[in-house]
Amino acid sequence: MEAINSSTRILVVDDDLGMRMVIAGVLEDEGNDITVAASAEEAIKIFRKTPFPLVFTDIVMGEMSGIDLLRDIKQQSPETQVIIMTSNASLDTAVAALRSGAYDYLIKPFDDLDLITAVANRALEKLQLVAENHRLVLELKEKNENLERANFVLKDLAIRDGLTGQYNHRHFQESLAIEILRSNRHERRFSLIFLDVDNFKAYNDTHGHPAGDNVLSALAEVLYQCLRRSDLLARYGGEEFVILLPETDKEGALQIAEKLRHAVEEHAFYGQETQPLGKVTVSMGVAAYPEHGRDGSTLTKRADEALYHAKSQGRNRVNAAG
Ligand code: GH3
Ligand code: MG
Ligand code: MG
Repeated sequence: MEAINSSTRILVVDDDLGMRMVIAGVLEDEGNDITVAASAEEAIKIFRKTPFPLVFTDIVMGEMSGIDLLRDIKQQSPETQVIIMTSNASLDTAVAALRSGAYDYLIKPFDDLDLITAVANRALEKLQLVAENHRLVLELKEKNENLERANFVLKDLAIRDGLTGQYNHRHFQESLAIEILRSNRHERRFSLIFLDVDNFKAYNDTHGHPAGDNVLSALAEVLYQCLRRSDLLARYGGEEFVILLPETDKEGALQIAEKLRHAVEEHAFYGQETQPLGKVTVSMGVAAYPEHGRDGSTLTKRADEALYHAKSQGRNRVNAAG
């Protein structure tokens, strides 16, 4: 058996001075830091100031018994290990003490003083295991939290476009499918806006691809700021974006599209004066559910056609599906 850790604080409680001295002496010889109390009441006072990891207590003492003391201690400090000392006559009480959470019991008078050290050693080993267990549980909890955070970030990354930070094409398609199901079931409306940057090839040709990328990021931010949190903005691909507007009919969508068009026109994009229209502009096509289609591919096609018409009508404009 391993020796008791040096200087473990142990509280020894017995109304019999001789017994206190014997137990305190044996445990002190092992290098522990012993405090003694002559009654359960005194022990409670001492324990409340600073809890002890290990307590030896007699059962039969003045007014308050060792069992009452045990309950009080376990309530204050569940991890404290309590060893009950009893005479042969009250073995039943010892069993009751174990049921109340005592770690072990010693029967008085002691045949062998080594029994005291042995039981103390076992109790301390248990204390160490409990502490180690605690540490492992905390470590596991922290690891789980880190994992949860990492999963959240990964999940979010998987549905985002790397350049603009807005949703990607795949997430848009999934959201559109869900929106169709939802709107079908509840007879709701929703609209789609397809948006394409005007003459973007010219911008890239003049300022270079990296500057073009900056325009796309800035544009996404301008669009995002104009929308409600319930709207879904996604980069459809290249210099095209799509916006899903729940609970919005064609007229509502046209108003929002016009607001977006205006906001982009007003924004001072770097180098925009070289663009054919003197600024960075966008064209948009609007299609509404169920007016222009009841499935994703029809709606997408109608919005794209409307966008194409906006382009052919001169760009920097909004057009609804016919
Ligand atoms: P239109 O008004 O008809 O839309 O003219 P456009 O020049 O915008 O259309 P076109 O389809 O001819 O060219 C699109 C350009 O967008 C060409 C391509 O290099 C550019 N582009 C697409 N994706 C990106 C991107 O991620 N970054 C940059 N910088 N340019 C992109
Ligand atoms: Mg395009
Ligand atoms: Mg374009």
